[in-house]
Amino acid sequence: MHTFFNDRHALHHGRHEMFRGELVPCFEVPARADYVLEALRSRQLGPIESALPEVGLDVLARVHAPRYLDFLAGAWDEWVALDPKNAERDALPSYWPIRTFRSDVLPASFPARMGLFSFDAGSPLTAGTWQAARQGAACAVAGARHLLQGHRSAFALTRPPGHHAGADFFGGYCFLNNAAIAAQALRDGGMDKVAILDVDYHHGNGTQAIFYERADVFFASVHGDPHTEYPYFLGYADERGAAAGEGCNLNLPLPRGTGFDRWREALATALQAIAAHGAQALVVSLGLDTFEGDPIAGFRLRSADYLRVGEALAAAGLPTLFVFEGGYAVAEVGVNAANVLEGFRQHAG
Ligand code: OKP
Ligand code: ZN
Repeated sequence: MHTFFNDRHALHHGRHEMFRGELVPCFEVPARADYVLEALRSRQLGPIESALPEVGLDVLARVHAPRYLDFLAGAWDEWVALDPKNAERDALPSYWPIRTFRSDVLPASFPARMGLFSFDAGSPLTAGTWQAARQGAACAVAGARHLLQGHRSAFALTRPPGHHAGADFFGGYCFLNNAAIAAQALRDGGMDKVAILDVDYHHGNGTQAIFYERADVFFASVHGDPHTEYPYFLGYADERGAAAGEGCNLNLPLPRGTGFDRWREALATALQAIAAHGAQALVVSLGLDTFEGDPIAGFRLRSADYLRVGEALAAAGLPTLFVFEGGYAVAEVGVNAANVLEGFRQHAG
């Protein structure tokens, strides 16, 4: 399998995230991608390409709002302009326009715009966030183009992750929605129906929202029940899509503590729905935070289970792009990701 690697990922390196009233060290660290890269190399899972064609803003704007992209592109400079000492600190939002506030007016205040374009205080924006995220989108698009050329599979190895980012907001460590951008690139490259399967522990609220009213991109997700798990405010089973997208969204929330037997039944349900939709290609939001040792999640998959996950995904028989998302048990995330890809390769025929 071909891997497209974002070799600028470490330009995004958050120091702290707000957690229970305290600044704590980030879980989403550059070492995550380095461990995956190392595992791919040592297990000889195929060529790794990091010379990726740049993607224009027009490609990002197929999924993201122009005013959000403008904001992201200039955010770090605005943050430092507030106070030169900010160059040594991550930017985090503190004010949000929730119910009864206006979101149509673009405030001149940078802290106000930080809140307008975000939904949590756990996603630090740093000096290199925009560059890293942009290269991540390039990485996802390179993977999509690989499938459009007729290849069976590809892996977009990038961070920061993407599935929590919506058309015009960041959050959950995500800034640009790599899986959504890839799915859109597949559509724009001529595939009529695409499916996104999100297997990260956390519901991919951003991806769901982007495609919620569309029938051409089916979204299915297996994740921790939002009654108790982040992102809390989306990911419930009764969210089935709307307007033209009615019936094109499938959420399969599972309780904290769920092990592989029950999890793989939900995966099979998701794959059946994807087959019924008639998708021509599959984008997998590949979070590995379903692992039993993950420090911020609650499922109990073991390393060997990921071989079976890859096998089940291969059995779907679709051109498949894997896009790296979560997974915070840093020392094990490489093995777990490589196991999915190896299980896929062994059964992809
Ligand atoms: C991103 B992805 C931990 C609290 C949870 C947000 C989790 C974002 C997960 N301090 N913070 O889906 O893996
Ligand atoms: Zn996650």
